[in-house]
Amino acid sequence: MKFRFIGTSNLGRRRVLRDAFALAVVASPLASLVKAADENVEEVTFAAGPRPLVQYPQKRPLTLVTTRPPHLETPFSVFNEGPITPNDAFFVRYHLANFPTSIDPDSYRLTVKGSVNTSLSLSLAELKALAEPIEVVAVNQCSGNSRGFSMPRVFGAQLGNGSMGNAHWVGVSVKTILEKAGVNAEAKQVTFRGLDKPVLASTPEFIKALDISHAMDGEPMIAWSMNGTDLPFLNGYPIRLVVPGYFGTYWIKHLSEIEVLDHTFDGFFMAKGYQVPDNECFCVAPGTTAAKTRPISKLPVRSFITSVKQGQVLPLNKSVLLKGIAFDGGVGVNKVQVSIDGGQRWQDATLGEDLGRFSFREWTLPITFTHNGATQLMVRASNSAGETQPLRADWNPGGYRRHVVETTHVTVA
Ligand SMILES: Nc1nc2c(c(=O)[nH]1)N[C@H]1C(S)=C(S)[C@@H](COP(=O)(O)O)O[C@H]1N2
Ligand SMILES: [Mo]
Repeated sequence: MKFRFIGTSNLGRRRVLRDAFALAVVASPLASLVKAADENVEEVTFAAGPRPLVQYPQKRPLTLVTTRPPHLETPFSVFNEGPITPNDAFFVRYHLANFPTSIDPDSYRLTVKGSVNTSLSLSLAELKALAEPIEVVAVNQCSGNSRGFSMPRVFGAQLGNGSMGNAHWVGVSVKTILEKAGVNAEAKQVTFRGLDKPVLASTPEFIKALDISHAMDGEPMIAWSMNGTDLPFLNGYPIRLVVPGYFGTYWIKHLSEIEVLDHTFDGFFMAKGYQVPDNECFCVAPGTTAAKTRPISKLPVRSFITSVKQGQVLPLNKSVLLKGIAFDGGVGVNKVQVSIDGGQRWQDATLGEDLGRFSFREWTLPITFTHNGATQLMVRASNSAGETQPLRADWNPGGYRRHVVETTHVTVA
């Protein structure tokens, strides 16, 4: 796959963006930017009913989860259009209401400090000139993607299935930058923070940490290009951390500071937030809490049918091409199976183009339904380590890392 370079100063666009945000932020609460059109709703199965589509700069209408800070989901139909999620459809999630609304690429600096030989303050041009760029196609999925389907329900934003996306990222590895700074022997973890700030002093800052061995393994990267162009503002312009195979919570946007620590970072969003039960299934009996927890890490294997909606009517005695996506945390999906009888029998689907082990993998399966009436379509992926999806959802208090076999209720007529 080819990549191309994009200039760092794009004053015209920057100004437009700034004006769009300034209008929203100054003239009225950001909420007024939200143009919820009644006829534009995404169908979901939540008891709360359909969720509105909203319009933000550089984005097509996306599904609203929360307004302040913005959490927007990709309408599910987008995942049926191809394995790469277009930039204008890519989901958006922030923790802190005070996120940047204007960034000057010419004065932007990335600081590298802490347990290093030489602290760095790199301009975007310097960052891009550090080494030959690297590239990866990788899935960014929010830890709480699909949380809204947890049974029993859990606290937190009720996410549907649209807090995930797959893109082609170009940048430089964290390893290259850390080698340039020179990591001291006692280094244990590396923290990453972006430009967004809490509104209240009592709110913890959004800082994430990787172990030094992970930061130095060549996979985590600082990306400045997404699907061949600048990152959309709301996806971390001008640079973000990309941690292939890991949940989106680590993918720090508007990355501004990297710090090497000689100890384990104990900030809120590592030590308290994004913790999962420390056991094989990362799960507990519904309603209970785990005795021991640990930070969430890699994406479990997961798959979806994208070509059929809940409640859809499918034709009898006529070939229908079922289609969908599958992915995992980097082992690589090697099998997708589909059941059209509620899980009694399973058929192997055909896997589509392999865009790399961190990418969505498309699958297809032509089916001819020979029985009338209601039935359930199910899809189950496995990877080459033999990991697969549970038939019944694992539960944890955060509603994290849902990866149950998905069921689509249809009627054949
Ligand atoms: N600076 C910053 N980076 C961040 C966050 C944030 O709140 N601030 N949220 C993280 C979480 S939890 C997710 S799921 C991803 C979402 O990436 P996206 O908004 O590009 O889809 O960004 C991550 N990076
Ligand atoms: Mo997230």
